Amino acid sequence: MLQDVAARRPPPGIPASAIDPFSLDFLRNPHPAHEALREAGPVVWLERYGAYAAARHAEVRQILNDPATFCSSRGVGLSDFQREKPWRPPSLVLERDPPEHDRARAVLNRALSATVMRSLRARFAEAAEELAETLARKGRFDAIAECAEVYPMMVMPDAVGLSKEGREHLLPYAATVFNMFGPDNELRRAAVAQMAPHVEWISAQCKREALADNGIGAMIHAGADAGEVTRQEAELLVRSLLSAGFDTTVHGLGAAMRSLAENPDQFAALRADPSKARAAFEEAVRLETPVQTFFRTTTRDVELGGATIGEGEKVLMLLGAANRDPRKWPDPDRYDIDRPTSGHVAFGGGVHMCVGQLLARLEGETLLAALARSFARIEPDGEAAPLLNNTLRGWTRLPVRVTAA
Ligand code: OVV
Repeated sequence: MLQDVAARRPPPGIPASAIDPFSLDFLRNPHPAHEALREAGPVVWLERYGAYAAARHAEVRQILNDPATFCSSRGVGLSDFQREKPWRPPSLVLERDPPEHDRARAVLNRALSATVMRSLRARFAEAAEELAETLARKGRFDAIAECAEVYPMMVMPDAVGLSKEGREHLLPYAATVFNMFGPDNELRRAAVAQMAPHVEWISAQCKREALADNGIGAMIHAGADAGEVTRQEAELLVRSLLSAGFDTTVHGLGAAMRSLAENPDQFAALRADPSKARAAFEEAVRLETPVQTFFRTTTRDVELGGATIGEGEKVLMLLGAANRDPRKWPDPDRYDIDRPTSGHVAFGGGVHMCVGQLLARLEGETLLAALARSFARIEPDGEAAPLLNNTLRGWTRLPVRVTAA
């Protein structure tokens, strides 16, 4: 260790907390601790990690909107890349700052544009319809293993242009990436112990030769053909897609199914008007926030929530806590598909805001609209089991019972 974390003290005026946002108890049910952190103050010192945390919407927004002060290039996990070697070559978008970030981002923007989404929509809608009808006939099923994981795997690998072989590596690789943003705890150590085969397969799939020539992967490599990025950079951008484009939507779709199953009035409202599918998905990602946290690192002394933070400090953004901040959201814990969700930070914000958000919403909209047409009712059918991951929130088991429409 480079310094004794426990011996570090916060500047006067910043409340200290013993809460560990990466402990299993916290991850099982983060809401009580989120409230405690929001109420402790606009910025809190996490004693266990010698880092700051922001749990209120206003401060999280300030951090997201000031990437020059709250940088990403020193890593968006707890590890500071200026002190520790990153576990993999840094992402060219997630772990970079403007202006270098922007050239790589432009290539991804084009590969994930509204135009590309229009070309995918019919196929996505057809797959959603097929799955929803199968599940309606089934009656009882696990909404994660049999729906939220199945649907992205029906549409995404083909849209990217991945080989049919080895697709089972995608979700474990992503879960690994998201565990690696956390501290050196048992989740991160378990991730390290099993990562090698997943990392190896993913690296191989990033090569142009491994990708179909008409998919999103090929569109990223077209950025190298055009000289916007190098071949090696294009491979790292495909890696970003394979890191962030699969598990995230599994848990977004899982959150939506859970919210709809637990709120029959909201499922009825969706059924009455399936054009609300997009809003129902957006409200679910606000409420459950599949990507719960990212860190930033300060590049200078900065005032945040009335206190001054020094240079080179890690600041944890609690996106899920900000998305339920009562200062911003009336009745924040309620799932309400008619609520205005604008301003939620489930996709982050500012220059780094989720580059795949149109794809995530396309999946959410097409699947929820299909479920609304195929099911008359959906309800919980046993106990759900929470996912334990240093960054992702979701469920590993979500039994439901449906009545066919
Ligand atoms: C948003 C996100 C999560 C994980 C990995 C990446 C991005 C990446 O760019 O590799």
